[in-house]
Amino acid sequence: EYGLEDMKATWKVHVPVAKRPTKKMNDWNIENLFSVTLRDSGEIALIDGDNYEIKSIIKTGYAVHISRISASGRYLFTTGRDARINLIDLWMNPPTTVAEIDTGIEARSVETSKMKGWEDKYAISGTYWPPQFVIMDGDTLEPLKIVGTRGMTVGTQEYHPEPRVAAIVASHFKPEFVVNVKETGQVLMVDYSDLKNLKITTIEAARFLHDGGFDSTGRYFLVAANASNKVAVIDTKEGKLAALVETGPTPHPGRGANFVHPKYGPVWGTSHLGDDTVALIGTDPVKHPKNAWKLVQTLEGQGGGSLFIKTHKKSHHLYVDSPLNPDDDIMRSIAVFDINNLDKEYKVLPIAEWAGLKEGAQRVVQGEFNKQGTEIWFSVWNAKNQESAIVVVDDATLKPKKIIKDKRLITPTGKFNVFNTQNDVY
Ligand code: DHE
Repeated sequence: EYGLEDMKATWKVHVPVAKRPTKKMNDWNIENLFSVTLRDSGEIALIDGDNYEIKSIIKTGYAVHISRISASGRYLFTTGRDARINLIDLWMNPPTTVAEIDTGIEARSVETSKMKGWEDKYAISGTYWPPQFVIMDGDTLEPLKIVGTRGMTVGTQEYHPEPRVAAIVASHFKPEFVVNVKETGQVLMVDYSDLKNLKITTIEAARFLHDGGFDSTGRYFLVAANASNKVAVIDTKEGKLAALVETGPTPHPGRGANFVHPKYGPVWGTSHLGDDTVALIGTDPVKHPKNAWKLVQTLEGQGGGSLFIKTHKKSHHLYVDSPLNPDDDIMRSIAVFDINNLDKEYKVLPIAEWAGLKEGAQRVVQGEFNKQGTEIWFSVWNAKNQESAIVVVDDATLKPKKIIKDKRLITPTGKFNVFNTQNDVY
């Protein structure tokens, strides 16, 4: 167990708020910066999206999982698998960790308050162990409110002693965090406007909740209930379940991908761990009510073992990875669909071949666009003692534009462009 006293014993404010700059002090283009997880070295790399220069390597928790950006775009938060949260001030010269805390023993999620009037005020960390989340001060990470997630499962309504916290996002419609509890299948809408009189709306979704993203309007949160082969749609404006949509086996969207389908209107998509399909779900109940929250089309990709799909509103390409596929050629390449011609066969981009690495599994994982939406970056993920790389693909030509190799790039996996992450562009 890990209570307030334990957390406070690990909490460090390296640079107090009063000593921080009042404007950006560096000449970095922070909006187009990529925060890259260096999984096995317990670091992130900050890479310039304009010229591919590794600007800095920052020590973080063990096997960092995700990076998130505060509403203002100033602060970068990372969570390690060891539940170490780093708060990095992107205005400092150079950007530096200004506060740190251990919020538990094991974690995967961190988020910051996004509601108008509450920008940058709070942060939240959800832990796998202990089964709880903690709301912290957004500037200092001071732990303020810890809430346990132990409770009853959806459906059979049985007690679960250790339900882990999976994805967390911040609502744009209410001062609420959307906390997805894996084993109970419950989505908690945690109202942070009054931490003393905390109100939580518990939404019955499905088991086991994992990862997800918003639709293009930012109102609906679509989250994979992976063991149920479903996507749950949460209406963050009404605080209600909008739908449960049956998909393929073990959906795994990352944040998913939003685009306007030529036939069905706005859709959000997910690929799957369990098969080669990409499920497209209609997301526009106003202008396309017949398609809303329906599986409108299933695309066939290269193979199962897919983790992430991505597009950008300036792109007409939908990129699908498959890093956990057992076939070498499939795990090392990306399938690209033409959004204007979805019935056409996908193209295969031999990303690992372009990287020209000599050994290792060379799993190609997680596409992330630059701010302009003109390039997509993929990690070629090798073991810690082997060379890895990042391959930048030109979205217009689907040709490699830059191969980033550097001995400091140890096991790069997730990449988070500051602007796109701050503004939920995916
Ligand atoms: Fe992840 C997101 C959990 C393994 C890379 N991963 C997430 C989220 C959760 C999660 C709950 C959503 C966080 C959020 O949005 O708040 N991941 C888990 C696991 O439990 C699992 C299966 C096993 C484990 O031991 O951790 C796991 N994840 C992995 C990997 O092995 C990956 C591929 C490489 C790595 O760096 O560890 C990996 N997970 C990622 C990435 C995201 C992610 C890159 C964010 C994707 C995005 O675009 O938002």
